[in-house]
Amino acid sequence: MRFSISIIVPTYNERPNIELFVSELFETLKPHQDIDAELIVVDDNSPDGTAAAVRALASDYPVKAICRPGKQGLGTAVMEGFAASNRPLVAVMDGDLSHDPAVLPQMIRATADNDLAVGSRFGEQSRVEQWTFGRKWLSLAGVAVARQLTGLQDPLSGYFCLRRSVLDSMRYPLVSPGYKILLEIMMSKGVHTHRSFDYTFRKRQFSTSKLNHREYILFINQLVVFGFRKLVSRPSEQPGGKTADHRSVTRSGKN
Ligand SMILES: Nc1nc2c(ncn2[C@@H]2O[C@H](COP(=O)(O)OP(=O)(O)O)[C@@H](O)[C@H]2O)c(=O)[nH]1
Ligand SMILES: [Mg+2]
Repeated sequence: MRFSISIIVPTYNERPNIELFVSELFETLKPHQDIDAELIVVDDNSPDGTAAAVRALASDYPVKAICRPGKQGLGTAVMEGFAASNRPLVAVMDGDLSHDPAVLPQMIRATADNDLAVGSRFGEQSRVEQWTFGRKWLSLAGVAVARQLTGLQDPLSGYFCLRRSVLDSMRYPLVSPGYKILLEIMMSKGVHTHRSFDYTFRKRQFSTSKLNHREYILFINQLVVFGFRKLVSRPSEQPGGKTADHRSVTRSGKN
């Protein structure tokens, strides 16, 4: 079986990371002959020249850069990347080296049996190299609520692979500018089977988080809207019907 996938990476001021990210990604995928991957970077005109750095890599790697005129946000950047892909599988990753690609081949292959494969920070074999105090508590509180809504172990993960057919069949179009795109996808009810993969959430080394208070308010707004939708929807319409999260595997696990 062959897996043809577009890996979507939204970027804003990731120039110090992007070359390392691209080379590590393709070096990791190289031995996996069944995986044919292209990278689509969606950059919001980063002042540090991230888009130009990506274009310079296009002669060595299958990489495209989409440059938008200004900072329009992470959620819409990911959607723009989805729209630019015509492959049957899509993945989303951060461009800051925090998502260890070692687990990516397993995640990609899991889409043979699942609509969605999610990199999880909360499995038995997961490691988180650095949580800042405020971030940890906000994340854990948000995760607790979002888990109830989705049934996913790490519903706020920014690292996942998805069958394109899920996007095509989505009941609610992805119109929210909220930055937690996975939450949007789960609430759209197009995902019937999913599986979690433990991975190492690495410490950012060369840049800072771009998420500001506005993004957090958008996220809380997303939770309230989705919670309300869930309350008013009938039980048969609840998302995340069949879960395979209990089968979460480690980096070295088989798939
Ligand atoms: N295109 C685009 N990318 C963004 C924006 N904000 C953040 N990103 C990128 O989205 C990814 C996740 O953002 P990040 O700051 O790492 O969030 P965190 O991992 O939750 O701290 C990174 O690759 C960022 O460069 C934005 O407004 N536009
Ligand atoms: Mg990040």
